[in-house]
Amino acid sequence: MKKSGKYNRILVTAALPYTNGYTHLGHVAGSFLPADMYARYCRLAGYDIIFICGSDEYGTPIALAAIKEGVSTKEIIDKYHYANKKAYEELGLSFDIFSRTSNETHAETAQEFFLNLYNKKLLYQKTEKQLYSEKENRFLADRFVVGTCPICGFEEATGDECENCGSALSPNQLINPKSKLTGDTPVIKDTVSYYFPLKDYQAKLEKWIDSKTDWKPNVVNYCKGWFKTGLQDRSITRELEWGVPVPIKGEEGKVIYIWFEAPIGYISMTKELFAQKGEPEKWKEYWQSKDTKLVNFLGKDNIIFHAIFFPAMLMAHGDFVLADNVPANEFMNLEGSKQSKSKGHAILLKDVVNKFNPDSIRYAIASNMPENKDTDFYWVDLQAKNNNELSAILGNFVNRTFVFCEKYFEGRVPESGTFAEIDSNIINSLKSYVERIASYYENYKFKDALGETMNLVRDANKYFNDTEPWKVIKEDKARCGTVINVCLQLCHTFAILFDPVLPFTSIKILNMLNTGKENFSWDKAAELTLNNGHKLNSPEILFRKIEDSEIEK
Ligand code: B3M
Ligand code: ZN
Repeated sequence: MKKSGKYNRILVTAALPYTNGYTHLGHVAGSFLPADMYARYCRLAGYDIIFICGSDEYGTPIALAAIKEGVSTKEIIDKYHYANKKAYEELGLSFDIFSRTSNETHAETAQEFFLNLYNKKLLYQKTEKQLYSEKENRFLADRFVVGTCPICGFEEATGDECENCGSALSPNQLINPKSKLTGDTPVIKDTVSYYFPLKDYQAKLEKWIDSKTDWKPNVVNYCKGWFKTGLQDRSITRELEWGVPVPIKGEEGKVIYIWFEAPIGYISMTKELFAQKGEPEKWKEYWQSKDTKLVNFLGKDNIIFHAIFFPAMLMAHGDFVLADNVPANEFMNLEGSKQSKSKGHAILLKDVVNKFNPDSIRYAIASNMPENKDTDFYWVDLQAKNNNELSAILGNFVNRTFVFCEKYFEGRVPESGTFAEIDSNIINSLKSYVERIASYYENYKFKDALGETMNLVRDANKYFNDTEPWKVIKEDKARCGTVINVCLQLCHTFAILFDPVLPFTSIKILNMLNTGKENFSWDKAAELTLNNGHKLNSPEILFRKIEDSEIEK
């Protein structure tokens, strides 16, 4: 297997989506799609790579959804887990496993982790005042409370974070707290919580992040902001029914805080993956060797948990690798304002993935990915990208090549004669294109990777126009054959280079070329792999045009 710098294997994760609702395109842009593009690139490049994800099924977000919909938590997680999983498959997300934190393996793994820290006496207990709703007869954790953010004054902050300024909060920091459910003003009551000493890890975390020269500036700046304010110890238990029970005698009724337990899901799901493969010990290779490159993809609202809290937990435990990178994205808004499933202002993945070509959706999102700043999704943009780029540039090139070959060369790869300068120029440009695009993927620059791949197709169209095969066929069939041979070789190159973003199209092109995956790897992308005389399949249209009426709807 190929090495990635000092690493021998790559472990890719995408933030675990809560199963309290349907996934929207903001999630796709924030974590799933970049993670999938990276994972697909890594596979093509020949790395030993696994891609882990699954549903985040505990905690207040789920409990809240269950109460809202008037059903049990189990019904909620089943409903959304299966619906989301299906939509991800339809979008072509290539997880090696998409599991769920409600599985037994996860509870065991999270409890072991908790006990490891507890037994090392790293956790401490604190009796504290918590918000309690007398109307509901329960402590109000996290998202059960809304109120005003003490830092920026945003009036709809929840007890775990402020959506507006990104601060991590605890419920009793909120000014003017109210129960989200009943609007009831809670009272304050004593409860015992277990604390993780996050403060003690600040120096170590700062040193660790300082050593990261290739992290995105937005991620580093977020972290520096929190260091400046000073990290606070965090309570890691909750008075809640729905969660992983705290594994300590006498603490029945308490569960492990979701942001302590959920990231451990990456570990437990890796265990499940290899258990399914019949290699139950192999997860350790990925999590417990220093030569694993761990890359966590997520949206900016999760940075603190992945770049600070989870790494501190891993440092405290001591047996696991830390992330090599946390390439977080900003948000992708919808036609000008933030997508939010709770506010109903969002495009749900399940609703669009069947209406449009999933590759068109992937392409529209990827070419507008919020890598360094928030971006906006516009429906007309999806139409424009599909019609003016995918169909008019890529679809057109592949289609005209195949149609021409079928008409004049009986659908067989024509023999290539001596290359003219114009042929050699495009063939020789492939190597540097392929290297450049690879380096964009390696550095999490997905928009650039995509843009450069499309530039190559533009070059290919120019090549077709400049060589004028429709004229040459009348004068010099052999010369024309050489041109069409080159064009078909380029189609194979495109099948490889577009796989990270257009996986379905990539397979279609391979099928049309009537080749399997024998040369389907990054290092073959600049090579001419099709043999003279090789029989092709009939062309099919890669991208149908999206009509105005579909977009207006
Ligand atoms: N479920 C937040 C979210 O869906 C959270 C991520 C967990 S990653 C361990 O945005
Ligand atoms: Zn705020």
